[in-house]
Amino acid sequence: MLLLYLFTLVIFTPILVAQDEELTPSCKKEVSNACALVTCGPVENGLPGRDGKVGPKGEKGDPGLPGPRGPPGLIGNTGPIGPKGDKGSPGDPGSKGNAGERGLPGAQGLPGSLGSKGSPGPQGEKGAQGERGPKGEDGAKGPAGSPGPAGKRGSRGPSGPKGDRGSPGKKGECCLEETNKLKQEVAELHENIENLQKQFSEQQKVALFPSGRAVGKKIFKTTGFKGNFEEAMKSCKTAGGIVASPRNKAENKAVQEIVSTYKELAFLGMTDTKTEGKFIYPAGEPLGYSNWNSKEPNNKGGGENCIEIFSDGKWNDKPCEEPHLIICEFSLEEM
Ligand code: MAN
Ligand code: CA
Ligand code: CA
Repeated sequence: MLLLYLFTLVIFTPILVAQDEELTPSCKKEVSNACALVTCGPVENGLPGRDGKVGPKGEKGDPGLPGPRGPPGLIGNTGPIGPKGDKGSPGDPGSKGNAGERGLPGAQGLPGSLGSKGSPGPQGEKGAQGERGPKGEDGAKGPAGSPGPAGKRGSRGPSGPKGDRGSPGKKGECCLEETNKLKQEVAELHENIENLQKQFSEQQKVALFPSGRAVGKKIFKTTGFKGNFEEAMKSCKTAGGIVASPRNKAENKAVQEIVSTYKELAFLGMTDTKTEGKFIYPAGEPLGYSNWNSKEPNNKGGGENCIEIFSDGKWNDKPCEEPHLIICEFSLEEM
């Protein structure tokens, strides 16, 4: 605006001066000569002379305004202001002076018009990294994750307590036929066993008659011939038994019956050979039962270390060398 104002002032000032020419007390006009020179008082800026030559070219105007601010940097802050624009073009030449004598040089021309717009400044350097942005909003909930891999199988735990006994199951229809068959077989086996037991009992009676007797789980049986005590032991041992050694009244009675049947006295298995006066069983233990005749054992003659049994079942100590009916004892428990 200032420049426009100045420009306007330069353009219109001569006109205003001409109009006020006669009113200006500082000018004198000599009318006697048509070509009288009009002289004016000294002024700082001379008026254009009439028909004068063109004044000197005005000075080159001031440089144009700075170019527009360059575009902002890519990301950072705005770059620096661009460089100053090029100088403006020269101002318009002053107006042609009026014909006449050469006037004084015109005043210096007004500054030229505003220079053209400068070229944009170079792109500013990349600005510093911006500050960290605000925290973003929470993202949407992600989809459910896939199940993790199965863990390793743990070691086998200790056995739990035994459960209660279950209720009886229903009778299986599938195995009825087989069950009935098995029942029939079991019944047949029972019947066979009973028959065998009967047969065994009958066979035992036959086997023991008249040489043997069965008492409880013992069997007493004679070989049917006689021998001394040593021979008796050998015979019974060969058959898997010992010389008859009754330990109670029943067993003693069984041996008695054999003796009665064969009408021969028999040796028992107990002796006092080891310790005179102390009869022991073949295995070594002392007697638990005895059926001595009156006044026996008397170890008559100093050499009676074996025992003979009479037909009435009574015992008498007797020399072991005398032959007697051999009666053996067999235990069914040891078979
Ligand atoms: C015989 C033998 C003896 C027995 C007496 C009993 O001498 O049999 O062993 O003690 O008779 O009088
Ligand atoms: Ca004796
Ligand atoms: Ca005797």
